[in-house]
Amino acid sequence: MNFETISFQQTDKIGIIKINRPEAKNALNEQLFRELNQLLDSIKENDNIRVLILTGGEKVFAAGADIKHMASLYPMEAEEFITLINSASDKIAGLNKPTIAAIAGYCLGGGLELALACDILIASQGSKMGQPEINVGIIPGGGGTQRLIRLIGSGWGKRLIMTGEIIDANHALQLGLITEITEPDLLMSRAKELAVNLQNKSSVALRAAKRCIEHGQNVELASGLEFEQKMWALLFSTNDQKEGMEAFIQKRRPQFIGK
Ligand code: CO8
Repeated sequence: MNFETISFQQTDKIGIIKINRPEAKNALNEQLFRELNQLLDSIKENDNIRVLILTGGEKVFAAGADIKHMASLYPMEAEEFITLINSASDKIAGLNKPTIAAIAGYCLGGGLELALACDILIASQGSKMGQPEINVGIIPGGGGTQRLIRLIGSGWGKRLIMTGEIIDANHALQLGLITEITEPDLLMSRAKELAVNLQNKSSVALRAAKRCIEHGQNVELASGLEFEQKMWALLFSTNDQKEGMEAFIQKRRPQFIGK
């Protein structure tokens, strides 16, 4: 697959999507979301990709949705655009494998919303995050009012969304928005290290954990707990559960096969 606004690279079982519009600070336009949707569909079906990293490269993650594209949209066009956007973020959030956002530079508006759809967010020292949509007369529409609040709570979530304030990586770490800060030149190697760690786990157990967590966000505690118990018991039908426990007893490293 050939894309203009994103690039894709696979090393071993780790897929890396890079947002690639440096001339516009990686602003996210319609073409980008079409390409991203197409790529995510093929990644979902590809069992050789066990972990996905989403990045914008060393300078900028993404400075938000493309304001020049959005400026002249009619409401119906805006609705089509936001549907396309949310289809991509939902595909990332619901992907049947772990996802890591590796953030450098600005990660704003729709850029942060894409990152928020990932499972684990890490960022390099000096990176900056925020939801500045309010400053251009709109609100976050790619899940920001929902995923950000669920991740960091409504105190700082409301403040970021309502003031458009931009925070640095240290502050983002304090809020739990990101889980780690790296030196700028170590961002990708650290993201790959995390990916290798995840790649060696049982992919069926990882999928079950993701499904429980996603499901639990949308239901009350009792249903979430019941769903977790069913998924937990279901894992006892897998080779990986048997292998994992046998390996522990035999004091060796488990060889998971994802079944
Ligand atoms: N859209 C379009 N073009 C952009 C964007 C953007 N979001 N951000 C930067 N650019 C362009 C600039 O216009 C400029 O182009 P040109 O050279 O043709 O003038 C080029 O990128 C370089 O940008 P700057 O000269 O502004 O670079 P600076 O280093 O001075 O500033 C900033 C960098 C601070 C990131 C600044 O560019 C900025 O404030 N950008 C806009 C940030 C913003 O408001 N983002 C939110 C956009 S709204 C949004 O994201 C809605 C989300 C809806 C759902 C999406 C879900 C995925």
